[in-house]
Amino acid sequence: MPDRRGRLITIEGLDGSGKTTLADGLEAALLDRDLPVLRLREPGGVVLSERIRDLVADPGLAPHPRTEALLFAAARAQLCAEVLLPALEDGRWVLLDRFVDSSLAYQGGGRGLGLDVVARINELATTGCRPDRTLLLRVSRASGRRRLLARGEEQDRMEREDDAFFSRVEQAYDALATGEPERFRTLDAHKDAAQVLTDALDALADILQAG
Ligand code: Z5A
Repeated sequence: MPDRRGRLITIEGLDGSGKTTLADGLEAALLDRDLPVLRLREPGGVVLSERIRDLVADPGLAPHPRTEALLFAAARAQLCAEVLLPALEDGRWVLLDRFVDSSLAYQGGGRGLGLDVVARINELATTGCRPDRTLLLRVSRASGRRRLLARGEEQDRMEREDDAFFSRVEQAYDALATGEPERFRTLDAHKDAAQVLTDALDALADILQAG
């Protein structure tokens, strides 16, 4: 992994778990501490990757699981090359809504491609970049879905998957968190948003202190 001075904090979880809401709160809290924050999301963050975001969300397309994994990895490769890696080298604190763990959970677990093959294509995409801390928002599928339905937006292609798919995604996330306890912190995302933010800041206390 190349030398870098910044920090990479990623937020993971099922759709509707509150990642965007937490990222809003964390961004404000880090700015309050005068940290040079850069907020990004996946898939997306740069023009080419936002185009891929539209492709993977399109209910009119049916990409093969390998194609899907490669599309997410391609979006990530462009984000890393164009913005993420330069920002880390520049000393920024990057707050990233989804990263490689999403591909491991959704394509590796949910689609059944397996974690190893998805990890390998993502080594190429990220040149081995790893988060300093990953906050995993744990919410039941039913709660996450209720929150999204309450927003009244049409479901995209991934959100239309069945409960069995999302239960494989959850299991993969749990296995990843258990396998890397130093990097992962699992947060109970059923709590109210203010409490989730407080818990997240506690979960970042050591790296915030180290600066
Ligand atoms: N995907 C993949 O398969 N592989 C990959 O490598 C990557 C992604 C990177 C797009 O992700 C899809 O791509 C996603 C995984 C797949 N598909 N699925 N299914 P996304 O992150 O862009 O979209 P999303 O996962 O569907 O999340 P979202 O819609 O952005 O939801 P969220 O950010 O987790 O939640 P939110 O917007 O903060 O909150 C949702 C609602 O709940 C909102 O009304 C909030 O006000 C409310 N909320 C938030 N927190 C709370 C709490 N604590 N209590 C009560 N209500 C709350």
